Amino acid sequence: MKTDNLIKTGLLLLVILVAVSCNKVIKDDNRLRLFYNQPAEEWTEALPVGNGLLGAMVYGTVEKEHIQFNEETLWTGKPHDYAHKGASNYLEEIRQLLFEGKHEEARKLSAKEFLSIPVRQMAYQPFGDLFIEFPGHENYTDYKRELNLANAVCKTSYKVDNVEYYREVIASYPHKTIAVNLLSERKNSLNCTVSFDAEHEFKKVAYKDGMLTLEVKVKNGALRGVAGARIVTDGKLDYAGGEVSVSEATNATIYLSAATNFINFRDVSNDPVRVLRSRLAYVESKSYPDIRKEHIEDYQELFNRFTIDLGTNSRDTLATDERLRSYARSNDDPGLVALYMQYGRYLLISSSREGTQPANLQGIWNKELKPPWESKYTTNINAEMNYWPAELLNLSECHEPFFRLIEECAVTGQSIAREHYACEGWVLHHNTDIWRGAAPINSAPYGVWPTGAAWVCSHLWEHYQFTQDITFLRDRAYPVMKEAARFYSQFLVEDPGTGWLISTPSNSPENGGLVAGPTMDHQLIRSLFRYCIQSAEILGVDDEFTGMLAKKVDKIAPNQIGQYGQLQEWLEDKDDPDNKHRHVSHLWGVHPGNDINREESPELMEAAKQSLLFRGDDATGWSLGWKINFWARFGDGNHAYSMFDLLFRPKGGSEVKLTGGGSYLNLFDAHPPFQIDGNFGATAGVAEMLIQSHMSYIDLLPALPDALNTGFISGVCARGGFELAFKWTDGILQEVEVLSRAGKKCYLQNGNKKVAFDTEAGKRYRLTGDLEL
Ligand code: FUC
Repeated sequence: MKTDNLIKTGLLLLVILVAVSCNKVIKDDNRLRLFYNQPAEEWTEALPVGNGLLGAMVYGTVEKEHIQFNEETLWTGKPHDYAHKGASNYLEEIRQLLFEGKHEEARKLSAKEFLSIPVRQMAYQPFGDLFIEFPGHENYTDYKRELNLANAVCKTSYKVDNVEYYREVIASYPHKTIAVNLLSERKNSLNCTVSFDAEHEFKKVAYKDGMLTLEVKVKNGALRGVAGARIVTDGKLDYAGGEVSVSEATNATIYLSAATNFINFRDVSNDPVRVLRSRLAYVESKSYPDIRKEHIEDYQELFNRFTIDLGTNSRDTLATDERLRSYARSNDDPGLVALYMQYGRYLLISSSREGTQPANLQGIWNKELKPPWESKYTTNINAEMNYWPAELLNLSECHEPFFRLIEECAVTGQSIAREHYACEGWVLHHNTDIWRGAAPINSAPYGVWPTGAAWVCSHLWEHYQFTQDITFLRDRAYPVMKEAARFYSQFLVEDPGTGWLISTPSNSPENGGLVAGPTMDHQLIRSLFRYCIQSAEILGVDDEFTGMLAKKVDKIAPNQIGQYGQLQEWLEDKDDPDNKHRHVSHLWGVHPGNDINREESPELMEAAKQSLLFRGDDATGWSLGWKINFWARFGDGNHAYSMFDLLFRPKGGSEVKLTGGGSYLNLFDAHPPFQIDGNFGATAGVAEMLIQSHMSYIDLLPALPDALNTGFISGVCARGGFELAFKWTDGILQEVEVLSRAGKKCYLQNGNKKVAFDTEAGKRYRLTGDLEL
């Protein structure tokens, strides 16, 4: 008994020490904190935590804490092949109708005979809600809540009757758990009740073997899951009426985890109870401080690789909601841009880890049974945008779940290639879900867009470009790219008007209806063929196959400049200069692609810029994020940076709107509604202002805005296997350090200063601001 008490007291002291010391670090560095002086009222004010597998939104409400949580594999539906058998019988007719200008007939026929079965894909589901009620805590003072990006700890603190109460929430990847630690400053004064609820029609709460469980089943589909909360405390535990009460405690930790019967897109035979028990087993042998420490180490191994300082941080004493509002009034807060960038990295680490599902439209955070766009993976921009910061900002490992999604779509996409196009290889259209649907969905003018496969493949190539990992190229990237290229090599047809090879039927994502030959498709397919040709050369394989691709590349419809000096969005010169559509797909070649660039095609760059000027600035969140990247690639840092005036417009509510994006008070991107892609797109966009490596050299400060004329960045990555740190003052580059990971020759440029030098793998090279070694 005595030893027990001693251990408990020791543990408590340790917890207090950890809490206090962590508090100190946090106070010292507001640059990496989101913080608020009141609890969240809306879901988009709550703070997100996640470990790739579990996500949670922490409201920080005092009398009744609300932690809404997700397990990433709970979706509607079941293993399914979405192919519309025999669709390929109508392909020629649809093409012919488009060639004859009979777009409406082509649309009708496609809608009837060419779309997936069923026509919509499945939806990501919320799992449940954990509530912790604190009787008597209605009147509180000294309230604070925060999310510390430096250690991925979310904290709430307040006082009741002069006693301080702390709460911490962490989502630990090594422990596959969300841990909620509750602490009272006064001994034995912590009393609370813990309960579960869920939005699902089928939900069952039980208590067995020291664990409160919540069982749920999705309404439409094969998936079910169980969540469990185990509570470890120095107080008393009682179970009654579906709730566990903790009384007379000083410290309590709730360990929350969840599991479903999902194994993979073909197999739903998992035993969730067994998985859950194994996930929570460690609780027996580890203390909260140990778990917290291991969580922080794991997180910081990724997070600490990159730092950024954009100068002025004078507003960082303002609570984040106030700071956002104040940015909207006078946009001179570069520190908020730096925080937003690190938040983007935090969100990626929290929603996409090795072995988990990739980040979907809402990352991993969703509270609705019918989320907007099913909270799935939209591959005509959104899913890819989620991964723009991955390589660039030194989170290459977080890219892995997306590679697995691509590999799985390369399996499911084979029947679609066969049934819809009578082609070999694989294809993916504009969406996929957890079942890896690959067929055209929803409606012909959106869904019939066969170049999703080409776009996602560019991520495999980019991973190789950044890491120079030849094993990855040989074993994973090239086989998948090759089979996609095989599909497109058979799918392309000769345009009777021009003789060029074109993609048809298709659409320029969501703009202008079902057509033959949208520009974006040709950029995507041309790029994929080039990646394959280069890969085969590097690997010394497949001369014959890539020889065939090389012949086709030159025949693919080229980028064309139209009557207004614009880059044509379609084969025909029919762009409307007043069109303000949020998608700017024909600029894919500028970013994230490289089909058009300042070095090789300056005239096309000008035309692309003209197209973007016509499109205007304002748009949904992700479109704002994309435009930052475009303006950075055009070398116009001031225009790129000005997009933050729009992106930092404070937003509320959850209505779906197709114009006017901004940010919610928790800095989630507001499409609106919440969609995480904008966070990631804008995060990458800031990096594109400071460094670009898509041409034959690494360009330093290629689009530096006046507002960011002094700063420092480290751990930013460049193609060729380089990691860089550099500093600039009054717009002038001061010092550069290059770490060569792969021993490639390094070509650096800043303005008209250039240098090229050989490197050895693992060595660092220091250069002056004049690029002298
Ligand atoms: C595409 C976009 C919408 C939204 C949705 C998820 O349909 O056009 O703006 O991002 O995907």
